[in-house]
Amino acid sequence: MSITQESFHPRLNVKKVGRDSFLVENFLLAEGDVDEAAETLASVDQQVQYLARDDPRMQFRIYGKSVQLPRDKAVYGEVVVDEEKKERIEPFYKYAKDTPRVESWDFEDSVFKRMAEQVFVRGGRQVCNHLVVNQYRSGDDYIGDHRDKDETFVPGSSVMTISLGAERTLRLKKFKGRKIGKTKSLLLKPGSLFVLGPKTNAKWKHSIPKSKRVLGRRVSLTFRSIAARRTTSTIQ
Ligand SMILES: O=C(O)CCC(=O)C(=O)O
Repeated sequence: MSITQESFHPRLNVKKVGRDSFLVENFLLAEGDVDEAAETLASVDQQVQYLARDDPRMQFRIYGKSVQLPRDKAVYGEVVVDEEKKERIEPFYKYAKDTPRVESWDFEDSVFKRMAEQVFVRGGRQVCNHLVVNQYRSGDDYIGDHRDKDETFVPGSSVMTISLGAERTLRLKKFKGRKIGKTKSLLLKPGSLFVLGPKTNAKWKHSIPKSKRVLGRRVSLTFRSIAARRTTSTIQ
């Protein structure tokens, strides 16, 4: 199931970043009057509903202290509703004690579902069922060094992130125990796709660090293929 350089559509300019990681700068089209990245961002802005930063499910812990999430976040994906049993079944990306629920991306003109389809068609033929939208309002917003917790991923699947809005740097750091080894920096331009393969995720941490040089807001769409499911009641 792992993605290779050849998995991508031939018109795409695919750069190898690591053993199984790639950067595709022209994933969304920018030709003549078409600016697919800007159009996609406008649709995301219309359709997305971010969770409040002070929502308890958005808190994370640093050295035992509860801290507010330093960005906006929303979670979408393939949700199946069983009206008779009053149950909803969603892909379960287990990364926190209180993982927020997945909102269905199955609605009219859904940009989330459309982009998931494009990841399959133009990208690595990987069916993704889960999306995290992250909004970095300015260079002060960030995501710290982390590895994706892959216990509930489809084995061997990659994580695919489309970037929209302002350019930001993605930093990859190889850790030897607590010591930082090699580092790599990639400029994530609007319309690009970053593919993080399972081998790279196992050996390297990634982050979007704070930056004083960033002009404006960035929104990222991170698609994953999740094998686990969580069943909850439709009665809230
Ligand atoms: O915004 C990005 O490009 C990175 C997002 C990310 O690392 C994550 O959601 O785990």
